[in-house]
Amino acid sequence: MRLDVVTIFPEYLEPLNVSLVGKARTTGLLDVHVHDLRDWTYDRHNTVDDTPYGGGPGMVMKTGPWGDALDTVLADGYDTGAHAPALIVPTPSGMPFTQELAVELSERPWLIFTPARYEGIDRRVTEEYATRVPVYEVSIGDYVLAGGEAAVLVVTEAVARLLPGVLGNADSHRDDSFAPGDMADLLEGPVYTKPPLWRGRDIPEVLLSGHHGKIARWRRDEALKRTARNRPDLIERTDPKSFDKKDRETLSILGWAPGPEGSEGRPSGRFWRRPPAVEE
Ligand code: J9Q
Repeated sequence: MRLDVVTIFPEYLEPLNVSLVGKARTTGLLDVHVHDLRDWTYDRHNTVDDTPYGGGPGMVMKTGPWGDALDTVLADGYDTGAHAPALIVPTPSGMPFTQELAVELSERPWLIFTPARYEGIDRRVTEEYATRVPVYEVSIGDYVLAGGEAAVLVVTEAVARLLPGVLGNADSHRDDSFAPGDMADLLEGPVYTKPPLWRGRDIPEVLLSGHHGKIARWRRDEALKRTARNRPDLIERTDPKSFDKKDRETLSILGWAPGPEGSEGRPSGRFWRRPPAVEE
């Protein structure tokens, strides 16, 4: 897979040289090109933004540098044999970045990222390139970043680990929280390893029992508890038919009642639980 990133902060993309993505590059599974948008400015101050038409706060990134940069990157990629590019534009107004989207992007041969400052890029740029290549406007979550670079790191890591040959164990995605199609969309429960006693804390006895049925049931209940607490939306969107009798019993202890069509109704309370206060 080829990745291009066009940014005013090329040094922000240094993490692409390390860890899983860095390894995928050195093993030839990923071909990453980071470009400085200011290479496509021709004025004394390397201007990449200007005030918004219609007024308002902040600055908007200009058409000229983005258009020239993307034309160059596209031409270079095609020249070197790349094909079927997609443009990935991180923006808080984009579609949610999910594991499903990570899988879709991992199946494409060439991704071009255009992280912008918060107020974004002149709309005509995305409109123009959308006539030539698929454009994905993507949000990694409902919070405010200063720019799209951190989102590029998130998306590239999620995508790179799905590429055939990138993870040591080809099977090891399957059980992760959010791997599509497994475990009925629950979060993972807690995990433990040696030593069995640490600072007076032992591990749940069932995990030492060797009783595989009991262990599976315990893990399922822990997953239900954690999901009900942290992501009640995941419980609500789960097809009630995928909950077994013991699941329903556990959920009812957690305050979940069957709804009208057998759907699960969530316990009332408008806010997620915050971590308990501790004496500091
Ligand atoms: C570019 N806040 O936020 C959430 N996903 C992406 C973003 C974002 C941002 C500012 C600039 C992307």
